[in-house]
Amino acid sequence: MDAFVYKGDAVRGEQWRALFAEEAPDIDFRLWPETGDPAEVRWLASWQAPSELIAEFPNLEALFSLGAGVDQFNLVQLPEQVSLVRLVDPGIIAGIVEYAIFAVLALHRDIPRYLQDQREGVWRERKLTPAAERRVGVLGLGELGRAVLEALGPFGFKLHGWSRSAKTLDGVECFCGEGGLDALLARADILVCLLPLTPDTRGIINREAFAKLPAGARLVNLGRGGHVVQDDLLAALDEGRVSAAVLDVASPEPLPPGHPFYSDPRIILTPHIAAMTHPQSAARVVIANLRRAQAGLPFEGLVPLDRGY
Ligand code: NDP
Ligand code: OXD
Repeated sequence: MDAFVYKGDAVRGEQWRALFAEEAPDIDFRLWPETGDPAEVRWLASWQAPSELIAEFPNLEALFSLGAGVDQFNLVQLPEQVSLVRLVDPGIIAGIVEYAIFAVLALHRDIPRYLQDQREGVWRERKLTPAAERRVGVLGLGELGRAVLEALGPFGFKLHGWSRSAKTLDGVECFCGEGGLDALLARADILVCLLPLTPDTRGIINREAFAKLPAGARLVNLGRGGHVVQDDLLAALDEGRVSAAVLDVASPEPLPPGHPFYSDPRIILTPHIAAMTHPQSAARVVIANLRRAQAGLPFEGLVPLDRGY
């Protein structure tokens, strides 16, 4: 029998076990650390997998990330025969879409400023910019960026997007490659980051990028904390180059007590909760992928290691 090891918290692990029992009884589900004979383990699912863990399973064929991102893995140390598979999960996509809509609308409607007014006991209305006059620029046109742009469509914003390779999306002006970044930034009254963290994208939202945004632009970071140079963001806020930000991710996580992001009224900060991996949805995605492997088909979400996402 093919063995599958889940390494995550025990409560979710039991939910995964129940789903496997119901929907894939032929697969030998094992909840780490009860992994049985390591030689029988073909598949491992985990949020993180240090090389010592991977080395425990000599016949491992695939490592499933329990998230959409794979930057938490050391791609260089992955044994050659092990495929890395990220989670392309409707549950994660739905979570990100909900959060992105909340964040874009909150920034569009100046909610951080109104919250500050409320705390100061101030009753003050501000000019309302119609959505049709507001430009939203999304960095990353993958599973998540595309879903967010589609959900933003009905609000009437002007939509722009940026990716590595050229894309055509209905109702979205698309840019690509290094040469297209400045054009996207110049059009982003609200900039939304949904990039993977790779050597090419680390620190991409920095002082130079802030200088290219329209004055008073707003930022939503849903990618990884490492995309934003955090001191540059604070400087851009102080200079008025950026007027507010919604940050779901930070570097490091958790941010240490006393970090300026906790108390800055221009920032809405949440602890990496925009999307969560739910067993009900994620386990089914992984089972479907195991069936593909059993049928000799390529995994959905297979990560080309040289690309890094
Ligand atoms: P995908 O791999 O589907 O899409 C990534 C997108 O980024 C693609 O459009 C890709 O371009 C683009 N991209 C990658 N590198 C570059 C580059 N150097 N220059 C320009 N564009 C680039 O990823 P997902 O949409 O599924 O997820 C994106 C990220 O969201 C994850 O990696 C993770 O970091 C984050 N995330 C955050 C969550 C949260 O709770 N905050 C939850 C889930 C994910 P191309 O299309 O040309 O390949
Ligand atoms: C993910 C995440 O990558 O939760 O799925 O950030």
